[in-house]
Amino acid sequence: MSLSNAYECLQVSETNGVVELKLSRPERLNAFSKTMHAELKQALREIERFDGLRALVLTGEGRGFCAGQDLEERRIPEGQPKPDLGESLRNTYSPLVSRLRKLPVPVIAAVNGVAAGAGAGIALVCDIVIAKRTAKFTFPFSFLGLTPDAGCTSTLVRAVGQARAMAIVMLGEVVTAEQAADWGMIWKAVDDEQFDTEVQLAINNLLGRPARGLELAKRSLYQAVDNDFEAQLELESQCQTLAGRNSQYWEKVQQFLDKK
Ligand code: T3D
Repeated sequence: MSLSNAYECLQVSETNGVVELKLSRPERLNAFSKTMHAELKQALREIERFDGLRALVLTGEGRGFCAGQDLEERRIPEGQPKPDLGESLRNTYSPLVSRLRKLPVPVIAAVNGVAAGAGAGIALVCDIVIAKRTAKFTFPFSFLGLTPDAGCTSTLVRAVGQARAMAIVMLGEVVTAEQAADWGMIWKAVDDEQFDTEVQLAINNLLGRPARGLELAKRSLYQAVDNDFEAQLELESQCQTLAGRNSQYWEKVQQFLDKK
């Protein structure tokens, strides 16, 4: 089955099981519109069912990664009812980040430019985040009188700790890609000219690893922050049972032994 690419706000392509999902509303720095949410839902449904899926790369078209909620869609004419923003999260951002987390393959955020609000949230929920050195992360929630969403409260606190998360959110200061890397918020900030090469190197690396091992590692690493130590040891054992049932492990061992 091939993946559809008939979208207005997304570009989808696939090579060797690696799917690239490019947010595509460059005139608004790829801010999330209703259409983009609907298309993402459809695209992810297809990606989840795609036979031979090895990795997902999320990126943005143009000079931005994603500017979060399209605030033009919050221009409500006088007298019209205002949307319940919690319901909006339940129907859009929350299921989106949850599905990215649950995808049984590595998800790379290739942050090509500014990631703001829910746009930063989407990037931080990905398994590996590589950003251009000129990219930045902004959390403008406090300016707007909102609270962080798209998983930001969870990903930020866990990545950078309570003190930095509080200041980042409350002061709303811009976090440069380099700072984000220094603070453990993302994996790497790379020179803009090296960006495509670095993303490709990460993809090549992942393609060289047994898929089942990556899937199980993703599952247990995310669970580690919630489990106590004993529960985590048990999860490691369960995952290793599953890994050991996969022929790829035995093939890799044999390759190692043959080389000796
Ligand atoms: O409502 C709910 O469902 C609740 C959920 C909320 C989740 C959220 O994401 S809240 C946060 C929403 N996002 C923002 O507040 C970010 C707003 N944008 C900015 O602060 C700046 O644009 C950036 C820092 C991201 C980039 O600045 P800069 O100077 O590089 O670009 P720019 O000139 O501001 O933006 C370029 C164009 O994109 C511009 O349009 P124009 O003037 O060329 O026609 C700008 O209006 C548009 N744009 C950027 N962000 C948004 C946007 N249009 C609509 N919504 C946006 N979020």
